[in-house]
Amino acid sequence: EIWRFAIEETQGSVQDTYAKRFEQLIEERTDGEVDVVVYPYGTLGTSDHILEQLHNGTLDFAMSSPGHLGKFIPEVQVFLLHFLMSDDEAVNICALQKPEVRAFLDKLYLEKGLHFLSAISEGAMAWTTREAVRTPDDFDGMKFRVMTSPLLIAAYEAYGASPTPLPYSEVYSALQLRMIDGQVNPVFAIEEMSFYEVTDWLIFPNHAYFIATVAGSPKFFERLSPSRRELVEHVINQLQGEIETIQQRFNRKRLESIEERKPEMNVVRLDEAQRARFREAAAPMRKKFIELAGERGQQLLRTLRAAVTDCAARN
Ligand code: 6CS
Repeated sequence: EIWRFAIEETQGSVQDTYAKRFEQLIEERTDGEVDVVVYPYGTLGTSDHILEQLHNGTLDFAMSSPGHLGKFIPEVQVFLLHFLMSDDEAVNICALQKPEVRAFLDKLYLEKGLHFLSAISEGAMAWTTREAVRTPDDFDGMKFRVMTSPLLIAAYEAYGASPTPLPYSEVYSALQLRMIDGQVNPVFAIEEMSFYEVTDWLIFPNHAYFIATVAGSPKFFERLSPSRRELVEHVINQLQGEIETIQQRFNRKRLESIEERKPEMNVVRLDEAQRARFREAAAPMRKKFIELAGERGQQLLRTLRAAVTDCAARN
């Protein structure tokens, strides 16, 4: 029996590590009856193509990040909001696992023909640009690549940039050809996709995390026996903890690798006063989110915010 799992990142990435570990655990625990095949980014098309294949049941599992999925499920764009999550990543990881957050996502995904399994953090988002960005004014007129969910366009417009939505696979050449002047992603991705080669500044605004979700095909889950279903849930649960340690290590190590390979890269961490200006400038993003995601979006935002507050109090 073959289980097909597509990821939105290349080999050696956080998502690849997740999927390979899933493969290993499932194969071990089904005594070779199940063969998990992992499709890395590029083999099945862009995030949108992968989503389509999961939706029509050609795929059984896929990584689907809100940065692209938000076009189909507007509410998941809550994970794209700037200055919403805690500055403490452990708090966010706790919030993503809260039963009330998960239950909300279960429902939203199912309505759109998807089976929600897990939401994971792949680390803090960082900007790589050709020119320094320390205040929203520095974004003025900058052609800046964002993922394809509409909320991201609104976000960088609010900062004064000229946002360009593109699939992941087109970012490197767009930077090289100067069709864009910058982009945003976690450090491990900036390293493995070589975005640092074609930009000069690596800026940590600490404004958001890259959240990905793991989803399944509802048809596949309906066919699964109760014991297999339990096994999948168990493995997903186990990976939720494991992957956060892994991504934190990847992000740390690959920053070192960028600094080694390109010592002239300017690495900047925005201070609190600078971040405050971005937080202020990001205000229209909340309004836009409600406009796009409606009453249910607002409810999910409240649920997520309560989960973050609760997790912060416990930490
Ligand atoms: O920027 C993107 O489009 C992609 N970034 C990462 C880190 N993973 C998948 C996503 O599609």
